[in-house]
Amino acid sequence: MTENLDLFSAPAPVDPAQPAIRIKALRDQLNHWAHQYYVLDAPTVPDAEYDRVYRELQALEAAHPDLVTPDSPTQRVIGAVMDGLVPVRHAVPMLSIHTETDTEATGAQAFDARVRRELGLSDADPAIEYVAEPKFDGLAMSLRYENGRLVQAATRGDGEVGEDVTHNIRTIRQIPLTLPGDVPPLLEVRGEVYMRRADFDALNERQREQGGKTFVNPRNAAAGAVRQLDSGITAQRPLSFFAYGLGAITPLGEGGPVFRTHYEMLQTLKSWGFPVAAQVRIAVGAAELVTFHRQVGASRDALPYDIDGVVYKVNSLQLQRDLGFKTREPRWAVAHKYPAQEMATKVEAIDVQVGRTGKITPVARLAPVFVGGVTVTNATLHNLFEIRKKGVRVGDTVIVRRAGDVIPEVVGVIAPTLGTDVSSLPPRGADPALGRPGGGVMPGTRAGYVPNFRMPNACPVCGSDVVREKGEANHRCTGGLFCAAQRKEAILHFAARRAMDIEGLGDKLVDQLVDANVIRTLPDLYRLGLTSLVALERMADKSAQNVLAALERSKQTTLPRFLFGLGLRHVGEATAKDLARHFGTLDAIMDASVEQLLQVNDVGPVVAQSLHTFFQQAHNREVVEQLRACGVTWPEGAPAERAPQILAGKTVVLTGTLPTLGRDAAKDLLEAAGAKVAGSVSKKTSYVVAGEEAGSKLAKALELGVPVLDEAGMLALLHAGAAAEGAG
Ligand code: 9MJ
Repeated sequence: MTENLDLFSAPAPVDPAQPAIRIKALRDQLNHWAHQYYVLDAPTVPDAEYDRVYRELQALEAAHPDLVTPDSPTQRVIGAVMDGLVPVRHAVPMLSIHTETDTEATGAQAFDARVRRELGLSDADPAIEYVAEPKFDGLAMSLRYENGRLVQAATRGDGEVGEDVTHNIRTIRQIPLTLPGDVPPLLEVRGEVYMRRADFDALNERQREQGGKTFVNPRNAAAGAVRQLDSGITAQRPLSFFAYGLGAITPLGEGGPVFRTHYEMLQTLKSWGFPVAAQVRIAVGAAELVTFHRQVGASRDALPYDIDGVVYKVNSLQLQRDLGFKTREPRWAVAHKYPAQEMATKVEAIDVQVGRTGKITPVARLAPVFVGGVTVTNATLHNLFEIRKKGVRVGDTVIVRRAGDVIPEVVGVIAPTLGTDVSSLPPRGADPALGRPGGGVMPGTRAGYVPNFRMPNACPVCGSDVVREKGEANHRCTGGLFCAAQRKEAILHFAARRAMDIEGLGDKLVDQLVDANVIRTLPDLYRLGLTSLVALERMADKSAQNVLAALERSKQTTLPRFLFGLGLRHVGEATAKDLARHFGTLDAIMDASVEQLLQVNDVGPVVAQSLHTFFQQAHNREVVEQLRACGVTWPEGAPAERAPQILAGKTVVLTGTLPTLGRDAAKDLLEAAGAKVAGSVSKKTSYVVAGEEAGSKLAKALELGVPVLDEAGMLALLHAGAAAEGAG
């Protein structure tokens, strides 16, 4: 490794005979810092310091143009624009690998069995050693270095002939332009060029601001960037790289290196400055491959880049040679895919849905598509602005994404409907869907014209006005509990497990009860009798009795559950708990002034005002009174009678199944001690409490170095803190 040179002090006056030496020192230093920053993800100097040294090098090179070389860090973006991309024949063909989409276990087992069979091994022979790698979702690239200098970068193409994209690949800071002295004179490194998700989001944001084209996913953005003719454009679309193999290399007989295993080769590439994924592992036998597939799959959404599977490779290079190839696929490697998280499908219609708070959400009705492991027929379009931003219209082919448990969403259009091209739009004012022909005769594709989606002016459920408040992206129905959709959602929310926990009161039943006008307000729930329930379609005596019993049980509740169940805007579980803890009784909350509400932990002006307004309305107080009259009760406490706040200011994330505590109970304990319980892990997370089958959140915690506790550790922490507080 290059030691830090003394470059921090003001540049020494350059001896006219010595600029070459200073230039070399500056380049070495910049390359060293760039490797720490871009490859190791561990910056060691402030950006300003890097920039200062970079500028010194630029100035010196400007004064001595004869000393400028293509491998200088200043020469990553070359000014010239290409006329076209030039074909390149690969010295060693670029392979594609056989893909398995089978289940976790069978995919790995089938591969292991095949390898053992081909090698003539019996069950008595030892397990085979593999290397397991993530399968990056980008573009394969071959980087050719001659005497330690990058001379050519080529795409895979058909495997035999690709395209020369050296000018663009030079802009990727993770790819070294020069290699250390001990590398073989000829070296081709193969790997994947990809775009990190954060870089992709930032790129799309910039494109939007500048009115440019946005990209549907990081892979497409990376592919577009790699094939640019102008490397200045590529440089503005930040790409990354992972190495995973070799192409041509100086043969052993001519002084080339000796690698015995694939893993050893990867470690050597790493030592030469190439990024190699941290997840790469040696796995012995099929069982360890299965574990790898599962673990990487669980952490998939937490990774900063997209992967679409994992790759298994036989580790021994001798065994790889013994196994050889079948047509163009190596017999020693296989890609084992995860279910795709993105698929293309067609938008058949765009409808709107009305939520509990009246929010109107446009929803794309889709031709059924299998994505993220389930069949999806609806995907959210979020709001009108998102639809406009993405340019989605009925009939378009769109990309639908479903990652983890997230609601499926339309991420972008890949093929607009015929006729949405501006050149074929009818004149202003025309809208065939509304029977308005507009003026003049349109050339061409009138039949293909599809009107832009419009938000309805009236709620499709109750007919009330639909409005959008200033500064808000969402449209809302103004009907409140007059709107059946909002009433249904309000009842479901009230009945939810974390609110009043009324078992058996689900979607279907609430639909029936509201549609039949049996229930108009929350207290009506507690006025339900056997007769009105049994009168509903498909409701047997026994189920009706179960519902009534669940309603009866729910009457004994807690103040936070009751408050949360009322479904006030901005009042989630945590705020409900804070309010209950602070005021002790519901009457105190209902009578509190905005100023008094502002005293509560985490309650700001918007929440305080909205709470105050809610409880000032006679009809809302009436609902509360009626619920109490129906027998809903909870223990009331003295204000601010609370556990020691030993976790005040700390953020804790719960993941997996804890051995004894339910998730809600664990959350209650943590919150009672002052902690904020969050849903996702970041650098700011204080602790992750992990149980059985913890997945991506645990992986993220380990990656970020966030302390991880099990249930016992959490209880010990709470106990120790409380004891210390009690003593102090
Ligand atoms: C990807 N796409 O991540 C290979 N790959 O190995 C990895 N692709 C590969 N290895 C030989 N990790 C041919 C292709």
